[in-house]
Amino acid sequence: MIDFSPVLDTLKIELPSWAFGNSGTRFKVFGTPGTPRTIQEKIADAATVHRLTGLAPTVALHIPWDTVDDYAALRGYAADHQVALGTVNSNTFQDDDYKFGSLTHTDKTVRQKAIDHHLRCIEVMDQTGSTDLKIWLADGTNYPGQGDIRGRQDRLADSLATIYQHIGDEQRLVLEYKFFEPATYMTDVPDWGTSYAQVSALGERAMVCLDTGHHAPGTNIEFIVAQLLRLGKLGSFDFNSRFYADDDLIVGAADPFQLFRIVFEVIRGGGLDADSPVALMLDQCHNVEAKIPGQIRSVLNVAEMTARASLVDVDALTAAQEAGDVLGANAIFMDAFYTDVRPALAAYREERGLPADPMAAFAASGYTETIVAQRVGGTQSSWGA
Ligand code: LRH
Ligand code: MN
Ligand code: MN
Repeated sequence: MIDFSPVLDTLKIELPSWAFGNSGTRFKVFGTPGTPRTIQEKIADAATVHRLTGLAPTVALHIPWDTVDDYAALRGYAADHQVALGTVNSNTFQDDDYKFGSLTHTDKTVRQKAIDHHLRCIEVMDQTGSTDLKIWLADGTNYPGQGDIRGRQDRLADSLATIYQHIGDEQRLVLEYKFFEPATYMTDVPDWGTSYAQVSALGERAMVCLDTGHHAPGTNIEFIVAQLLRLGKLGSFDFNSRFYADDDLIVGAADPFQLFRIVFEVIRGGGLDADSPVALMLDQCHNVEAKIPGQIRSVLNVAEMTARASLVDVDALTAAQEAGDVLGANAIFMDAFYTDVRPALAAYREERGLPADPMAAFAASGYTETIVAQRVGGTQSSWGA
């Protein structure tokens, strides 16, 4: 049996708190019995995923969705559940003041409000012990001429510089890009190049966040991964998958081979080394499928593709590449992809006292029945609240 411990022992996948709340489309958000009503209940669900997989030790927060009075207490609550609080995601996309932009807005008062929100997020990070502030902006325009593209970049640079000044020595700012939505003509941080240009101007502790769902169809994402790792600027991933737009589906569900290719480049570029700055996070929503199993499945998909990508015989691949052996090189790459690693991963888990089949273990655990019975009354969390 292949020993996957060198690559899996250090693998960590952060879970997003919002994956446990209800979500949907602009047409309908479906409620599900047992859905968390509070961030504490979301953390308890995330801790369940970690307990069964051993791979998901941190939970990302989204502010203000996960606002509490006492973040130090929340940190303690998470620790009691054997998980830690991770990335703090800012949110300047659900406030009327930001209709025409947040960090890029022409009105200094609105820009300052958005900056202040980020400074508040940094204070939260100080209390939660989080390292990363993740910024994704909905800023953009819908019509040619609506905004001054260049002026907006300049204001964005100024706003980010102000925020960055407050980032602590042990903290980082990661800037996430997305090619469209909600803006439909021009987005202010649409691509890795813009994110790279903006974070490079800030300094060492500013990096790019790559959300796998945020590219035009057909984009070679593994190329971007390779390039950012080469440049030392790949800070984090938001993993999910997509068929059409920003579908936020289970990572690896739409295109397992793409996930394999991405993880191969991550490994190739040292992104899974013990001292790597690359943080792996899920950014998903479970609209119609069960949420906790949806997260378990996601974590397992990342682990599976990581295991498969680690099987690529790099020496043989390099030799084939250098010999111009096109089909030989491709065959070496595909051999790893087509290897079924599931039995070896089940054994790996059992050796560590984890269930061989975390999906089955969750179904048999009675956890769903317990939360359905307990979580009555109150308002269920939903994406955006
Ligand atoms: C934007 C995004 C970003 C947000 C999250 C809820 O599409 O990927 O990461 O914070 O969704
Ligand atoms: Mn994202
Ligand atoms: Mn997204």
